[in-house]
Amino acid sequence: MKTRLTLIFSLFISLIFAQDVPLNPVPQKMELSGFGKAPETFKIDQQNTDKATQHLIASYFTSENTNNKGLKIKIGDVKDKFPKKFLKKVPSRAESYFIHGNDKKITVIGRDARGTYYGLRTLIDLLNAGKTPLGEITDYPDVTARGVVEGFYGTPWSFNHRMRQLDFYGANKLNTYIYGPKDDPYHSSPNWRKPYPEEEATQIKKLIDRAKLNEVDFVWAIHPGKDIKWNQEDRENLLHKFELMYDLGVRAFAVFFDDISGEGTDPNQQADLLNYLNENFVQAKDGVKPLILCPTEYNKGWSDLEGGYLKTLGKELDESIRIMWTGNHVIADIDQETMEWINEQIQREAFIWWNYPVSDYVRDHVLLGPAYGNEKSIANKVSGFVSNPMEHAEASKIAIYGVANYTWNMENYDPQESWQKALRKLMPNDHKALEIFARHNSDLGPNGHRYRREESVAFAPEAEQFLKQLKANGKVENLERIRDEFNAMLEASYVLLNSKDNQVLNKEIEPWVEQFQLTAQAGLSTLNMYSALKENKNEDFEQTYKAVKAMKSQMYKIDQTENQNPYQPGIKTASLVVTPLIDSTFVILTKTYNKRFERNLPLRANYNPHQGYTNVAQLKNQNVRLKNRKLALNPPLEVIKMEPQAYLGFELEKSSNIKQVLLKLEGLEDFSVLNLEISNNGTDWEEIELNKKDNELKVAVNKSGKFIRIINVSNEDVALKIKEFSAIIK
Ligand code: LTM
Repeated sequence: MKTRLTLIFSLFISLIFAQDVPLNPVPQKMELSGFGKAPETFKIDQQNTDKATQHLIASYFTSENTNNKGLKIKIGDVKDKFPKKFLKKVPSRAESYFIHGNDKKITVIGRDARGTYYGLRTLIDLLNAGKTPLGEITDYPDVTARGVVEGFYGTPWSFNHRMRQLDFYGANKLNTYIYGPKDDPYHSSPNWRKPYPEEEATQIKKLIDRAKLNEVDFVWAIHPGKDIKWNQEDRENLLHKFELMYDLGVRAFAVFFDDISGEGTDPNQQADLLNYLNENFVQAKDGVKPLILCPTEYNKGWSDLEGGYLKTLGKELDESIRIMWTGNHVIADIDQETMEWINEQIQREAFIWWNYPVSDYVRDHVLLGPAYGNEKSIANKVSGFVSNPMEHAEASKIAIYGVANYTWNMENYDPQESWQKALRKLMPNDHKALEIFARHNSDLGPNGHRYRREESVAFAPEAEQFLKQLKANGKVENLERIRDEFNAMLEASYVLLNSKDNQVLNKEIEPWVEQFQLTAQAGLSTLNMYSALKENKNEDFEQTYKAVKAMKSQMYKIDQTENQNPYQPGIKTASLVVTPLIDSTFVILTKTYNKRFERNLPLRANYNPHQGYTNVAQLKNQNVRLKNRKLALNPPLEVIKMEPQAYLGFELEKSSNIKQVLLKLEGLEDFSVLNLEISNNGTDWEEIELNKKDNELKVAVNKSGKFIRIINVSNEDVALKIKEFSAIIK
C-alpha cells in the first residue's frame, strides 16, 4: 500500500514539476519527490564519455565551481561501473539515459555516448534553474533522427547562423542537421560536380566540428538531378564529390531528387545510383551513416501510382537507405494514414521532411506560430523527422524548438506550451512582446499550396463581433477590447525594436516589426475615425482618415522597398485577422461618412484587381502581384506539369493595353509546344507571334486584351519551371 501511495505521489509530483521544470524536451518519465537546491560546488567523477560530453562538462564545471567537497556527480555509460539497480533502469533504446539524484550524489548513465550527453544536458538545465533532482529521471527519444533540413530556396543560412543553430540543436536534443540549401550551387546544378572553394570548405569543416560537439549528425546533401547523365562518368563525379566531402569530415550523406524534370526522374536509375554509392562508398568507408534519398515523387499528391515510381524505389533500393516524404502534399502535416500508405509503397519507414516553417513560397510573411498539426501516433512509423525552416534562421527556432519537443516525446507534446517556452528562450526579458508579435504573425496568407496556420486566435472572435455590429447598426460593444489589443501591439513593437535580448532575431524580424507598428497605429486611428463619426465630429473624422491613409501609404512604401526578393517581395504582417479588420472598418466608416455627408473620400489605397487565370490544378491558388505597371505571377518553386491544352496566365480587371509579356522558363528545349495568346472575352483567342527558339522571351504585344495565357498546344504533357511570367499593362 505504502509503495503504491509513494508511486502515485511521485507521479503527481512529476506532473506538477513537468510544468515548472525548465526542461526541453520534456523527459519521458520523472519520478521525483521534489528538487534540492543546487549547491555552489560539485565533484565530478567522469567515466566513459565522448568528446561532446567532455566539452560540456568542461564548459559547465569549471575550477570555480568544482572541488573535493562539492556534490558528487558521477557520469558515464552502461559499460561503466554503476550499481546494478541503476544500470537496469537505463532504457535499452538508443540515446536513452537514466538519472538518479539525492542530496549526496547524482548519477547520470547513458545507454550510449549520446545518451550520456543528453543526461548531462538534462542535469545542467536543472542546475541552471538552481535545482537538483531528488529521485529518478528515465528518458529516451521517440524518433531516431530528429532535426532540421536546410532545404529551402532563397538565401542559404550564413556560417554564423549555422553555428548558432548547431548549438541550439545540442541544447534541445536534436541529433540531425541536413545541409541542402537549394541555392548553394555546389549542392545543386550547375556546380555539384565541383569541389567547394577553399573558404566554404573551411567553414564546412568548422560546422562539422561544431556538430560533433553538439552530438548532431551533419548530413551533407547533393541535388544532382537537374542535369545528371546516367553514365559512369557522372557516377564517378558523384563518388568523387562524396570523397571530397568525406575528407572535410562528412560522415552522413543524402541525395535529393526533388523538384526536377526529365531524365533525372527515372526511379530505376536513381535506385541504381544510390545502391552504387551505398556499396562503393557508404559500406566501403569507415563510419559512414546510412544514405538518405529525397525522391522526385516526395508527396502523395504527386505520386503516379500507375508509373510505379515509389514501388520501384521500395523494391530496388538497398534496405538501409532511408527515403524522405513530405506527406499528402508538398506542404502538409503528417498523420498516421499517410505514414501507413507511404511505408507500404517503399517497404520501410519513411523519413519525414516537414515543410514547416519554411516560407520560400510566401517570402513576404514570417511564420512564428506554434509547431502543430502532426499526429502523435506516428512515432514508430517514421525513421526520422526533420523540419524545413525559413531563411530566417533565428526566427525559425520558435518552430524548431517545438519539433525538438514533439519528436522526443510525442505523447506529452503540447504545441502551445512549447511555443511559450520557445519565446522565453529566444527573448528571456521581452518574451511578452515577442508573444504579442508572434501571435499575429503565424499565417501564410493565401498561397499556391493552400497551407494555412492559425493566427490571432484569441482576438479573432472580438474582431468578428466588432465588424458584425459595425455593419449591422454601427454600434459596437467591444471597442475597448479591440483598442486594448491594438495598444498591446503598438507597445510590443516599441519594446521589440529596442530590445537587447536577441539582436540576431531583431535583425531578421525588424521590417516586419516596423510594419506591425504601423498596423497597430492604423488600427488605433481607425477606431478614432469610428468615435469621430459617432460624435459627428466631421473635421476630426477627415483628419484621422488622412492619418490612416498616410500610415497605409507608409506601409505600402515598406512593402515596396524592404525584402524585395523576386518571388513574394514585401512585408506582410497580421494578415489573417488584424489587417482585414482594419481595412474593412476603414471602408465601412468611410462609406458611411460619404453617404451621410455627401462626400467622396476614396475608399482604398492599394489594391490589385487582377488575378491569375489557369486550368492547372497545381496553380489554382498561385498569387499574382502588381508593381507599378508590371503584373507578375508569383513563380512557383516546383516543376509544373501541363497536360495538352493546359494554360496559365492572367485575367485583368478589364480589357487594357498589353504592352509586353516576359517569359523565362526552365525545363523546355524551346517554346514550340507553347502558344502565347490574348483574348478580350476568354473565348476568342489571338496568337501572339514568338521566336520559339528562345526560352527567355520579351514579347512586344501592344494590343488590347483582358486575358493573357500560355497554352500547351502539343499532344504531350509538358513539365517546366516558371522563372518569370509577367506582363506590362497600361
Ligand atoms: O519539399 C521538398 C522535398 N522540396 C522543395 C523544398 O526545397 C522547398 O523548400 C519546399 C517549400 O517550398 N517545397 C519543395 O518542393
